[in-house]
Amino acid sequence: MSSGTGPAGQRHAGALLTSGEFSRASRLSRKALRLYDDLGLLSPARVDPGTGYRFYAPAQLEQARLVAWLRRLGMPLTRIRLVCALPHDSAAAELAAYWGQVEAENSARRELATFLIGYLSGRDSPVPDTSSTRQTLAIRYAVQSDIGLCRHDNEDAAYAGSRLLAVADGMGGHAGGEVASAAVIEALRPLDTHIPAGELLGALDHATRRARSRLRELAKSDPALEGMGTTLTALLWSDSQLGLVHIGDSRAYLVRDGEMFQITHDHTLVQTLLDDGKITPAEIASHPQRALVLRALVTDRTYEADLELRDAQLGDRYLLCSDGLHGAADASEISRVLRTVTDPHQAACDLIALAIAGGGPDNVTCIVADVVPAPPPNATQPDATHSDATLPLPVGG
Ligand SMILES: [Mn+2]
Repeated sequence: MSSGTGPAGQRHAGALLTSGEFSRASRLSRKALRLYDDLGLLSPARVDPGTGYRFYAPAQLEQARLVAWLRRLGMPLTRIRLVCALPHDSAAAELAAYWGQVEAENSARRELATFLIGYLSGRDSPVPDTSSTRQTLAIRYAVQSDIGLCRHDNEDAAYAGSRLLAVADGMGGHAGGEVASAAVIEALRPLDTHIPAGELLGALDHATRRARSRLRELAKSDPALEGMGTTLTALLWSDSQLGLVHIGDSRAYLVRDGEMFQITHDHTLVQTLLDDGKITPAEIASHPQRALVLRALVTDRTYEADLELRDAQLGDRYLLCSDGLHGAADASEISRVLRTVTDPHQAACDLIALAIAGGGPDNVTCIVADVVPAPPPNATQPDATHSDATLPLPVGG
């Protein structure tokens, strides 16, 4: 005789399911179900007081399915509890807000990952630059270096790229100065990639420490290099933000609104004496220890570099130079060239000429960089409505 029970798996609506049955139907593990119960996400309809067995109502499958979906999205449990308690339309709005947050976080992480891949590999990142905020500012730059009239070698080194400008002035006998400045510039070079603005100072700090370690490795492998060192003054761009790292007596200047400002502080004995009021500016040129640098990147000590975050503005002009320029030319002459010579390359050449005219006592290196509007992204196709303006002009007859 057949009884009232139907085929296996079919039950009367409202009949409770064991936790095993509910687990299979909801595709949530029994362990997960226990966790959700503990967290108040999905409590069993009944717990047998004697055995502790859990039973669920078939109507709870809908919520169990929603919990499983939200878990697959990676939503934190506390937030799932919130969404599950809401009516569907409010739950949808909450979910949209959550996903917006995830996308924003992912975008920031993607930017950081892109920078790190480029930086650690030493190449411009293979990951396409997908930063949502298009760059609005760029730099147009020129670099010039000259041995001067009194030296046999040029111990200055420099790098100029679309995001990184750096000047290093090496010191130390037996070619040590050249080795030191070149090694430090080489350690900075991987920074010439897209860097999230929030990472500018961290990136400069890391690269500067890596540069110092590199000097120590080189000195360890060749004792003749022990005691070598170098200054470093570098600017690193991320759109309208720039990071400045500075150690030694090379300098950075800014020309803004027709006025020139020195934006680095010399790490020299004479600057310290000047700051303390012990000498006057006029006494610097004749001071016997005017060339004494108090802080630099060296092999045997750790001196900290200055780090600073600055805002860049359209129309700003920056100069990075070794002391071969500011030691041989007056600030007023440097300012005049920067304010009156429009082309960065010509300005850099004119500054070198100033140093030579001042006796050329030292190697001299100048980087002149103008903050200009960013060119339109080259991936962009010409807009059809403006195609006349973007067509190449006919050449010849
Ligand atoms: Mn020098």
